[in-house]
Amino acid sequence: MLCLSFLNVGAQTGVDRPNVIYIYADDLGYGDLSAYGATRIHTPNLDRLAREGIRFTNAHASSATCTPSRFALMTGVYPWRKEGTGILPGDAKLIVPTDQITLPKVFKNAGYHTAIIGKWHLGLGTTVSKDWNHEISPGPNEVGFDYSFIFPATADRVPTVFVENHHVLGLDSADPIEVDYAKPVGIDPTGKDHPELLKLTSSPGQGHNQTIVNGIGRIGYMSGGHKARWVDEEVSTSFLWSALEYMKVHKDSPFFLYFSTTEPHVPRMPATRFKGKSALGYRGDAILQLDWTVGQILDQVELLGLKNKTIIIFTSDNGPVLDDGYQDSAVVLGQGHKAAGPLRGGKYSIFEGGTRVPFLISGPGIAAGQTSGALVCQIDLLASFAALLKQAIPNGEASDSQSLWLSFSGKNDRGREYLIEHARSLGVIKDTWKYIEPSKASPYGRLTNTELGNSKKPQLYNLSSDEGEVQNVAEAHPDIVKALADILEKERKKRD
Ligand code: NG6
Ligand code: CA
Repeated sequence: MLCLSFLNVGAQTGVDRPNVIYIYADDLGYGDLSAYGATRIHTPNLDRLAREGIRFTNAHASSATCTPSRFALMTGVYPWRKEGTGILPGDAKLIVPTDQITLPKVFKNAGYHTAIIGKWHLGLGTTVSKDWNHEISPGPNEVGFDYSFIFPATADRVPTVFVENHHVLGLDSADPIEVDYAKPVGIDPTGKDHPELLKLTSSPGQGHNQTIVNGIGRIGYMSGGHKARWVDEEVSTSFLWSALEYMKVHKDSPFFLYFSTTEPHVPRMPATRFKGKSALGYRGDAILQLDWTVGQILDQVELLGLKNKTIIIFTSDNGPVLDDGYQDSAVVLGQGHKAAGPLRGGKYSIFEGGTRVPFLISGPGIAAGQTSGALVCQIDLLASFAALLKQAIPNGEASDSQSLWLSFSGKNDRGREYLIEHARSLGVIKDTWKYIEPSKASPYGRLTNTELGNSKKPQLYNLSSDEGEVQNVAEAHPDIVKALADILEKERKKRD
């Protein structure tokens, strides 16, 4: 049975089936763009997107790390309902179900051509130990993307190769790839044994010292595939060229392009022409590269005459972190730049800095030059686009995704009634209140220097007067604590 969840929003854009480009940054914080208050870094292209559309101030990734946020984006299901949706190694099997609705399938069902270009990090194949040298399946193509040009996990994890549709790009069959996360394979040097070969020093205690590729120690061991290995300085432009070409080829059909950048995730190794450009170290340089890249996408949209029929969304998969495994000067040179803006915590944190991220949207039918405080989450895009495109969602699927097109397009700022936030512990935002459940998990991440937000006591913050979550007012408001704890309890009991 199908659940027809769409509201009467189909005619909202004035364009039949607008193209949609979803640009997903990796570890970009709420305070990292000049449109969100950064003063030590200028991001003119993203500022232009903000001017031409809506800038959200209460938009969230579902989680404070990558894999779970991306799982939620794809499936419309809170990742904490599902085992195995934490940060995945590079050899993980596919965790997105192939027999359920996904965000790209919503578009595909509506007659769109769909593509993912960039970081995937949701696993490939059906087993951990897999043959990287032949067809690798299932993956993005099996969950709704007609075309995929990805790297499998993160830039700091092996295998450091691109996969186009089901095959490693540029692979020489005489030099097959082997990947292992448990034990060394092959004879390539490791960062642990050969630190003198590194151009980026691994942070003590954080790993990132296994197989060296392009002078950078990675997480995991890899042998073979030498000609197929990426050069970090070229990763971003490789994705960009592919995206520009994709848009050109598909300009006459409606398309959905999920463009998933690696910036400013570690290892930050921007193209040489961006190195040193920001005065904030490679992290800042990577953000400038990201901004330039977005500018190229915006220009291409205009050049192809697609501006009045293309919706562009820009956001990030989780909050910021400065030292996430490499000593690239982000901590020292980043002094004075507040990557999470006024928010507390960052990547890995249940404080707002973990999941509240920049979110910009522009395009036909979307108000220009607005700021919206609506509470929205990336998990809601599935149901919202399903409503816009009059696509049914099978009963019981994408059950955490809410149809909020009227908020996403600036018609109202109602947003969600409440949102569950996810790091090691869970939190709830409702109205101006933020509740964080008691947790035995560590309050502080020593290696990354992150306030994780966990506490054995219940926490309650009034975000309207205390955006930085400094004053825990739980004891003064037991009724609100109970109401929000009840919401969490009720949500936990719901079955996926
Ligand atoms: C962590 C890594 C970090 C980064 C992160 C994934 C260690 C000590 N740290 O486990 O470097 O790779 O995973 O980032 O291994 S994410 O944005 O893809 O979630
Ligand atoms: Ca991330």
